Amino acid sequence: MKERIIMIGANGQIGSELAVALRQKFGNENVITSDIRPPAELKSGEIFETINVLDKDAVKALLVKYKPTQIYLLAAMLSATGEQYPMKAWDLNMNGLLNVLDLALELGIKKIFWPSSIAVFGPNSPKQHTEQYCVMDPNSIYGISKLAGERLCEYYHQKYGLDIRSVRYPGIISWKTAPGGGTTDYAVHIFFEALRQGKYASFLSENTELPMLYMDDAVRGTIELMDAPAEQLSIRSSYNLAGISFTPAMIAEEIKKILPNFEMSYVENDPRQAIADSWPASIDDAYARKDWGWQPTFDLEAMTKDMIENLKTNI
Ligand code: AKB
Repeated sequence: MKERIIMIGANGQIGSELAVALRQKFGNENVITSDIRPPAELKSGEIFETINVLDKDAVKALLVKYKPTQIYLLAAMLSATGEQYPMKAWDLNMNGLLNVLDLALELGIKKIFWPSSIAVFGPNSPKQHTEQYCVMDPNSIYGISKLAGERLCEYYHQKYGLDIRSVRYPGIISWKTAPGGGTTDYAVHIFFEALRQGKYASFLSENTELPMLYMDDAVRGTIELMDAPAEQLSIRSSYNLAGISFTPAMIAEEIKKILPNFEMSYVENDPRQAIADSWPASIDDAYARKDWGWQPTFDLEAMTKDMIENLKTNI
């Protein structure tokens, strides 16, 4: 079957890079990106539509116009911004998802990708090698909305047969597109500031360990999950996905190996610290490995090298 994809919320950190990979795989004419605002740049042949995912009629018109076989729903408010605007975060993260799930049912669009996050875990979840199934008591509005979203995805799969696929992304690190409004964003900002200023003031404390993933691995893993035979997938809420776990102190040390004059400092009392403290330090992704062969390729050293090499020429 010829695939045609609509990506909603395509201008964010993950969407910008996932869209490039999907356009390479399926062709420009078969990947339609959309977001609430036009992107900074649109290459010749690329199709983009301005759309607010909360405007259900507009989303319906978009789906009717392009008749996609797959929807990637990436529009969301992340953890840090979510704490500033809890009701807006809930509205966007839940009603955006519900609009897409309902329209997919109505229009017979079977295959959907929707990202969850390590934010679904909470203070009483195990900290190390957090398993797929364990105590989940998120205390950020973002985490609560993602956990509710996971339950909805599984419900729509079991009750209506929608082929929804999802991963719990850790913090994603990339040099092409900046993240916005997340708790893990420091791990991207640090590289920009290391090259621009030679120093960085981390808003997370030096020993705050969080799960992270390099963008190349995140994009490849997402496409691998979407390509996997449906019968191999045992999880229809969202798969744990692990890459690298590190602290601000560890990444600073790695940067210093390449930029020896780099200076790291720490800012206290940032509200993002409490969010980070409620999240796991590392993730057990055994189900993703077993069901669809997930395997990350970048460790901290390889990622740091790649980030600095690319940013040196592109910053
Ligand atoms: C955030 O920090 O909010 C996101 C996430 C881990 O989902 N990067």
